[in-house]
Amino acid sequence: MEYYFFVHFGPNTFTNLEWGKGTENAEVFDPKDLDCDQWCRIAKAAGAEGIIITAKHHDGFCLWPSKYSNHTVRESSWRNGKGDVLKELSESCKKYGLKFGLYLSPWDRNHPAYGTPAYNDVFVNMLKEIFTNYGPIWELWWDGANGEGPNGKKQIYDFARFERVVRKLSPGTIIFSDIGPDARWCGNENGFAGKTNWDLLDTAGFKRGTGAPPTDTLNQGNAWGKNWIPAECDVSIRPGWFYHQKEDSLVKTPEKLFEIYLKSVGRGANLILNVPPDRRGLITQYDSASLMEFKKLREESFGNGLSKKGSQYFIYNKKPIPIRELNTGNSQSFETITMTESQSIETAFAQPEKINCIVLKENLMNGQNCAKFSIQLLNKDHEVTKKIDGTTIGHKRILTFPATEANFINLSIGEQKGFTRISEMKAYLIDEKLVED
Ligand code: FUL
Repeated sequence: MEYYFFVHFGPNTFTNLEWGKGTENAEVFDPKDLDCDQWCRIAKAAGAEGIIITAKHHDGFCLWPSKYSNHTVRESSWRNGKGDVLKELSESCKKYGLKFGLYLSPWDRNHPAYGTPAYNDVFVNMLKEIFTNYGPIWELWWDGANGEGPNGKKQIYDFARFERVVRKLSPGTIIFSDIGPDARWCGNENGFAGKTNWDLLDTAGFKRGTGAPPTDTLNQGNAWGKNWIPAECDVSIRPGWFYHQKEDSLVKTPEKLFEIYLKSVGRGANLILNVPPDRRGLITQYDSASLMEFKKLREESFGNGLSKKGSQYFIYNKKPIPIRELNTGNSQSFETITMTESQSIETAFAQPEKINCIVLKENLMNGQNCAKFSIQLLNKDHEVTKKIDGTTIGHKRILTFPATEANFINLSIGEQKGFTRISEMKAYLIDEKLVED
């Protein structure tokens, strides 16, 4: 899905904290102008595919009136205690054709049962409540941060049971955590996946939180990992995860967001970009302006207008075989080409073309296979003028480099686990200021 929104919202929005203590009065939560349709309109216009909201952050406050907590929207004065953010957002997401996901923090600084086995029942009951009342839930986010409970105790989580419950209630839901089981943390909160990024991960012997694999392993995956657990890159459009007015001037610029896009989606991962609503319950104009410009940069960069098409050939035994172009909506990809190490794919331009960006896609239906690739830019006499070496490709690999003129682009695979299947190779001339350092 490449790109979707994260929404951090709750008492912290009103107290200016990042980690609420769990002792906040529920009354502080009062987003008088809350409008989930506005969030969805912005998400849609920004080109995002869905929204994942903090149904419960570490402070334990529930954005829905849970029967299993006394610290919820019901206890707040917002809409006289009759409001339900999950209900409103799930309905708005349906209306706007966006996927709906939830962050449910295992760590809970408010719940009286936290630190005892009874809390595992509470967590299971909350899962049952949210999946029954607000589904379909496309992704469930389990954060790794963990600390003390209100009674100073630490919780021993029954994650195996939590997983079983979710699988039974909603087998299609993607479960995110440091170690999946379905999507993994990318090891940092800058939104950067590794230049080498395998969708596979070994999880045996590891846990969520402090027992997680080293962050560079999470960042790069394991080439021969046992489980298919692709990386998701989480990052906030602001310095904090929650809204703070003093950060209105620190919203990331469209260019910065584009750089993050290159380092997440452009390295085969998904980007989950946090856009926190303010105390009114609305996304501010600062965030939305930057998001719209970011969308424009992507459109201008990868729109068909700038695509340097050329004719594409599959080079086999030095013989060029034309590749059939497939009409797949807005991306003109070609039929999937299965590569051996002695074959290559070549784009031939009628005229020399100035390019500074190449996008590759690997068809992953038979797994992720490319471990080393090489791209050569060639002049009209077929002499190499530039060489770009890389490792993994994955769902998408976006390469940027100083603009170079080329008559031919040649892609070959140097090392692979099985036969790499390439489904796209496209060239662009993007704005020079967007080229990665
Ligand atoms: C972290 C949390 O502690 C932050 O508050 C935030 O929710 C971020 C996405 O994950 O672990």
